[in-house]
Amino acid sequence: YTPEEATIIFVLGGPGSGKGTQCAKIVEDYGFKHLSAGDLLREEQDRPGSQFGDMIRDYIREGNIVPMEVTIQLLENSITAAKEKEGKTQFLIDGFPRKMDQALKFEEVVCPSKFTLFFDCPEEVMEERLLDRGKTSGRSDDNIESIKKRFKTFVETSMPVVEMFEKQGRVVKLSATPPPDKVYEQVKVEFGKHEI
Ligand code: UP5
Ligand code: MG
Repeated sequence: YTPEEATIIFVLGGPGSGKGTQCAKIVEDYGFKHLSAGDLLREEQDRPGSQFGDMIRDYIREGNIVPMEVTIQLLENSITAAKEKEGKTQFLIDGFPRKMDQALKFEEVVCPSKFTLFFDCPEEVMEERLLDRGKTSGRSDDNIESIKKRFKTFVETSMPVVEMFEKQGRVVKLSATPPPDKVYEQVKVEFGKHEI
């Protein structure tokens, strides 16, 4: 797709920074379709007959990044389906790209992004949120061992992607520490500035 055919916003931030929470709010007020790469991978993992189920399960528990072919295909299928069935042209791509190769490939073969919304949050805050959510989420990676691995992957593998986009002047960075409604106020201000 070209930027005329699809508006893509990447939503990045550490594990538990609030990407999903903010995307849900954006969807209420704007015409975006929310596509969480993590949610799509968890669905594929649980889909009967999936050839990737076991692999995805291992990668997620270890906080590693699933090979990009799988994730990009799931995202591309969802974008095409939302375009054809719901007439959507605006997409929040949540939790992706989190590795350099994915970033370059997606923008080359699917669509360039308009910008990246980056939620900046200290590890202590994210850890507390995830441990709290882990009491009820049932997510296999909301335990302290997996959380530490996710943080390591985020710093070593995902931050370089954010830094690349930042050098290109394509990052909108917000503090994700305040309560959800306060963070969302800032999101709306930034969307206004970007004429969304
Ligand atoms: N909460 C949210 N905002 C708050 C606020 N402002 N103040 C106080 N509390 C707040 O929020 C997390 C928790 O914090 C919730 O309980 C919420 O109420 C509270 P949430 O909105 O869920 O944060 P989010 O950033 O979405 O956290 P999530 O755990 O989903 O982030 P991850 O990036 O770790 O998870 P994701 O699902 O994206 O990926 C999981 C795994 O999938 C990865 O580790 C990786 O193994 C794999 N993956 C890939 O391999 N490739 C990909 O491209 C994507 C994922
Ligand atoms: Mg999420």
